[in-house]
Amino acid sequence: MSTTLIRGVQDVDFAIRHDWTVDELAEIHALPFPDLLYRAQTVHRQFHDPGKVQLCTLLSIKTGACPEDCAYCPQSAHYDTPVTPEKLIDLDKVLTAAQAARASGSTRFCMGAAWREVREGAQFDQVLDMVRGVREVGLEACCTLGMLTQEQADRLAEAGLTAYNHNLDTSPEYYSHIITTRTYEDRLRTLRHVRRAGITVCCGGIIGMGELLEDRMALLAALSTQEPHPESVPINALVPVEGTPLAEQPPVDPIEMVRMIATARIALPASIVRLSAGRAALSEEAQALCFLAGANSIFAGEKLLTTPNPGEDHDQRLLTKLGLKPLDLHPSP
Ligand code: SAM
Ligand code: DTB
Ligand code: SF4
Repeated sequence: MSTTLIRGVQDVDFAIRHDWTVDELAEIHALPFPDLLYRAQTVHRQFHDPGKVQLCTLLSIKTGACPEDCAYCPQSAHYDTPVTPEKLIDLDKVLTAAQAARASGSTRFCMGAAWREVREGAQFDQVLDMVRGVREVGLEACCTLGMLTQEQADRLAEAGLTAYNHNLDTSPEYYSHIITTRTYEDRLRTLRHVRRAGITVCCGGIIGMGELLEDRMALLAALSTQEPHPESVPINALVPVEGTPLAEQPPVDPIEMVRMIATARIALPASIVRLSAGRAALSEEAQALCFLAGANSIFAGEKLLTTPNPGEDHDQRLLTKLGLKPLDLHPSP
């Protein structure tokens, strides 16, 4: 039996490009769903094992009372939210959590602190110990601590940090509607410091904050014109939290999440695309579509930093049903 390929693999450009435009990305995003998924799948299979998903575990090492005013964030001191502030936690708590994460199949351990920026001193020294400790457990170590100087990025690299998470969140145009206490350029500067230190870059954003489709595509353009691309790209759907200015935002349409992930996959072929916050609100079917669209990592465990996430049992069942396997531990890049 012969089949005719109407829109087929010949349309797909496998090269890694750094010149994506907003219009081009919007055209991809608007493709008929089967074409979009086919194209994303084709790229995905060229660069990744489609049967593997990296599990990462998050831990909030310093919670709440953050001086920044990010409109989505329950940890900002500007808003009255259900989060109870907590000072920097002890090293042994981190190591216990890292061991448990490894035992349950995670290969990356991400530590988040609700800081505007890192300050030199005992607390930063303690974070450096945490990084060394997590590496000794045999996991990739990631941190998200706010802005970094070049010297701080270099010290994190020396401690063995694998990746630094610092999101651009949205388009340069929409940014000031969401955050007024720092600029896009501040974000880009820290990302340059991370890159120069030789730490891999984890950088993505959030959808569902009232932005236009154009803003989502401009975020993807800002990510995919970086050279090299961020190795890790978390795509978050807003988790609306009571007390924040975005508490009343309508939920993200799951199909829009799938389209965003597929477009990210096509623009950033070699990057790990992480189906991040907002997963607790997605059905199993919607999550399955996200994997088909090229997502190849999730956060494991019942909590992200402060908000709920599907627990381990739920994820095990879903991955088993889909025949997906957790990515094995591998030496970090
Ligand atoms: N303070 C550091 C920073 O902003 O870089 C690190 C912690 S911050 C919580 C890490 C990321 O979580 C943010 O950049 C944002 O993209 C994401 N995030 C925070 N609150 C969220 C929410 N309610 N829904 C979805 N994503 C959220
Ligand atoms: C990212 O982009 N998503 C993760 C990770 N980076 C640190 C965090 C999502 C946090 C969601 C809100 C919360 O749980 O506080
Ligand atoms: Fe602070 Fe980060 Fe939350 Fe912004 S996203 S308020 S910087 S913890």
